[in-house]
Amino acid sequence: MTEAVAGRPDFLPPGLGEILTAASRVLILTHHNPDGDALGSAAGLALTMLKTGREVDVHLTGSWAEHLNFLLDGLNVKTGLDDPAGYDLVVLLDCHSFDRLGPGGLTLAAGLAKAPRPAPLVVLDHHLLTPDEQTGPNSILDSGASSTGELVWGLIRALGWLPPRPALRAILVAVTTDTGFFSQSNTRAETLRAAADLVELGGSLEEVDRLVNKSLPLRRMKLMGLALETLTLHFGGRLAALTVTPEMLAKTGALMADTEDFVELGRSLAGVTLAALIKDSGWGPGSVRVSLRSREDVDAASLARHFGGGGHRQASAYNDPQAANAREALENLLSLAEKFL
Ligand SMILES: [Mn+2]
Repeated sequence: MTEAVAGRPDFLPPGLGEILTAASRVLILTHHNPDGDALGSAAGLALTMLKTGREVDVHLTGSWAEHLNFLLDGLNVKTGLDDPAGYDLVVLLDCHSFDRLGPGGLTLAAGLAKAPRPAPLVVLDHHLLTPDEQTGPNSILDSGASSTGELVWGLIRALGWLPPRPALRAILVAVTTDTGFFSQSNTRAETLRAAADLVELGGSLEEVDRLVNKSLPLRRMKLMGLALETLTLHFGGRLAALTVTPEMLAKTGALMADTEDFVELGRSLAGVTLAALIKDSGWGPGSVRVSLRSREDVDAASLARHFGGGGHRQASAYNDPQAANAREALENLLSLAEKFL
């Protein structure tokens, strides 16, 4: 490749480039409780489209890690959207259905569809579709991609747009947080080529590492200490489980969003092929969330699907519909997990 920003010619489905370049009022949406990939992808695309002279709103729901707030600088962020009309493009990032937007997601979808001239919907996602799911024609769905950030970069590059510096940084945040800073098996050559493009254009991995991994609040570390005390090993040391309870949040003043990546503590132990982080917010049955990370051949996505969740082969999550608290969620997990190990 001779040009640093030459796009892959087949990257854009037919007509998608025209839809994006024709838009002037854009709404960007991502999943409930956005992670680094969701926020970074949304910010990267929004800042780039703003620079091209478009109006862009980003709609976020739920909560997210506070130290990622720098990604939202310069953006028009909405957390409640009364009137979704007036957009001529809606972009859904890091998920592919409106129910992932959390409470109100389906109402928002209905409101958008009711507009006199409904805006086209463009979806960029790297989560697997379940067999009964389908998406519209304007989608870039690639479950082989490391992150939605990688797809956002592919899109921007294919359109020939030039991201401002904060957008380069945001997309690097998206890619690095979903790949464990390029250490996980979802890191492919194309991921590194995307990162190389972003660095070549002025992005800094040192800056991203500092802002994302080395700017953490003390309360998070205190919560991590309490969570580590709950560590238990099962099935001959192959499964590691950590728990966060409402009492631990109260004691440390931390938020559930501060637990991002705690599950990696379990996966970092020798012999562990499946790590679980059980997050109990104290909201009762159905609200206990379990994050899974696996190694080697353990299929964490298929285990999560047994509980109605999903995700990637080595990183998945679900809300346990049967559990009223963390202890019950652990029991339910242990009763199913062994055959996946
Ligand atoms: Mn992602």
